[in-house]
Amino acid sequence: MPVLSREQIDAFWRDGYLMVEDAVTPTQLAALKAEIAKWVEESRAHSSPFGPPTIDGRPRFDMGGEHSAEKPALRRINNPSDISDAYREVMLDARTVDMVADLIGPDVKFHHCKINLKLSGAKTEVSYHQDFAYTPHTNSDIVTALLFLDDIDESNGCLTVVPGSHKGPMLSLFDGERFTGGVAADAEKQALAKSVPCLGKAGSVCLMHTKLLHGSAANGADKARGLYICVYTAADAVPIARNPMPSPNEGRIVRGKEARFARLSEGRVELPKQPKSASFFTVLGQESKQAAE
Ligand SMILES: O=C(O)CCC(=O)C(=O)O
Repeated sequence: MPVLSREQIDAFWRDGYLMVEDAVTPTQLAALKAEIAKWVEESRAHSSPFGPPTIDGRPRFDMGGEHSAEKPALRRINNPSDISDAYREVMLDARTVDMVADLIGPDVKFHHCKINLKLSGAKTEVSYHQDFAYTPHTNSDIVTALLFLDDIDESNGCLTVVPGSHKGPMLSLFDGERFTGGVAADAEKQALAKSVPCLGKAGSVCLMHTKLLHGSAANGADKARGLYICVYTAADAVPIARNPMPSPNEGRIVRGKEARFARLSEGRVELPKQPKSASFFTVLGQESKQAAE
């Protein structure tokens, strides 16, 4: 039984994104939030990115340069579904997964997940980009599901998107030979002029097409803004670059069955540079907290 209506599915393909309320149960949301509270507390004892490491040996937890024990700035948890039952359950089997299957299914597989956290006053910003430039595949039937862990309005660093931009073109994330992780300044200016905010209550989800241009500003409010971001692909979309956030669950079928054939619909694709640090925020020029020597 489909979870999304025909109108919602059409809106997704027209606009490149779709907001849906109550995408997880209150119990699931409470469990996700309890884990975050625990990890924020844990981060107080650390003054540089910390483990348990991801399978490529990078730290799982990353804090912004403004982090301190008194005012934590935990900003990224890589693949929380590897270390938390609550996050694994939502990644594998929440209503969000059925929604994704309605959009790009019936056969859907998991690619990676992360939490982007902007605690109150966090300086973290996300430059405009299209996710496909970070995670190119043989086709673009890929959905990023951004689950709101907090109520999000225009004051606390909401996601902003450019409706319709998923129809192209793909914009380069390179400045000459340097992978900057964001589009050029003039393209960002144009994107900002056409952007709309994605707002909603905790438990809402923004289902976003992989080629939709989006970004987000710093959190200027006295309340947190957390997103649990899960990336799913059609089973016949095969990665053509290494996963920037590898997980033992990568490629796991979450709905339907495995593909026998890869579907190729992309012609020429600019390949990303792989991150070496704990999160892509450093690529965007926002250094992690590092212990003083
Ligand atoms: O955290 C955000 O506001 C945006 C997240 C995002 O752009 C991404 O992970 O691709």
